[in-house]
Amino acid sequence: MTWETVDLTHDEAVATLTVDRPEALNSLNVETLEAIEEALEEAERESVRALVVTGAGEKAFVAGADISYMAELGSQEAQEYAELGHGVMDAIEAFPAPAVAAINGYAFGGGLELAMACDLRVAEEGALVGQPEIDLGVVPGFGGTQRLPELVGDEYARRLIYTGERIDAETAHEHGLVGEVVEDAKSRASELAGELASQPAFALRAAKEAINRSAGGDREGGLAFERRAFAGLAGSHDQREGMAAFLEDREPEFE
Ligand code: DAK
Repeated sequence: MTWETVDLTHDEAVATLTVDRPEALNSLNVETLEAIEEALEEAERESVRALVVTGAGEKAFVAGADISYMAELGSQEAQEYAELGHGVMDAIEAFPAPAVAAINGYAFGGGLELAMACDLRVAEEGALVGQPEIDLGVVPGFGGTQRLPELVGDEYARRLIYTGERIDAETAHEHGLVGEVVEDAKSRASELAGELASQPAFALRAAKEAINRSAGGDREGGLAFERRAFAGLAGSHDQREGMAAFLEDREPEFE
């Protein structure tokens, strides 16, 4: 299958899923999220033994959920968008082989959430990551409120989510958000995925599943709350203002 905004390639047992929408810094609109879901299904049918997830172009891994799509969302559509995004992140987390994110540039909001749904993260020198949703008058919507604290701990996750601070790859590494910082994230991630693909597949899959089971206490409850929270914020003054300000390239005036 082929998709407009996602590319899936194979090199022996390793598949590479590239979000390919560089004109919008690979931001995740509905079409792209649906294409990622389908690409994951295809990779699973082909029994790949490891997956690399990355972004097309020089600047971004994924700059976030698509702000121009979210700007006018009503509550019902926001809930559906959150369900779709959660479905994609859960599918990566449950993918029956390890996924390595090659963070080759900006990974903000939904982009960082996509990377966090992967098993491992390799970041390129110069990459910036963060959960800047607060600046748009919303909350992380694709799992960030649950997965970020699991990776970096409660205190630092709160700082990042409450302030929207964007941090560089080295800082992300210091806090355990990425496993390594390298000159070329895509080639290092492919190399790492190749190593994982040569491991005993059933054992690796069992280890992945066991670790997934231990992650997060009431993850389901937290994720459900996160979906409702965003749906509740859709249409609020601050959400409309925050996203309009981004699209109009000006500072927001929050209530
Ligand atoms: N969405 C849509 N378009 C985006 C985008 C995004 N997230 N990020 C960048 N673009 C577009 C820009 O509008 C611009 O389009 P044109 O003007 O050329 O048409 C193009 O990509 C290039 O961007 P810039 O001109 O801004 O490039 P710069 O190099 O100057 O800046 C930047 C790059 C990444 C620093 C900047 O673009 C930026 O700050 N982008 C926004 C980053 C961000 O705030 N990301 C988080 C998005 S919010 C939920 C679901 C999801 C979410 C929350 C709730 N529910 C349903 C529960 C998640 C939210 C997010 O992810």
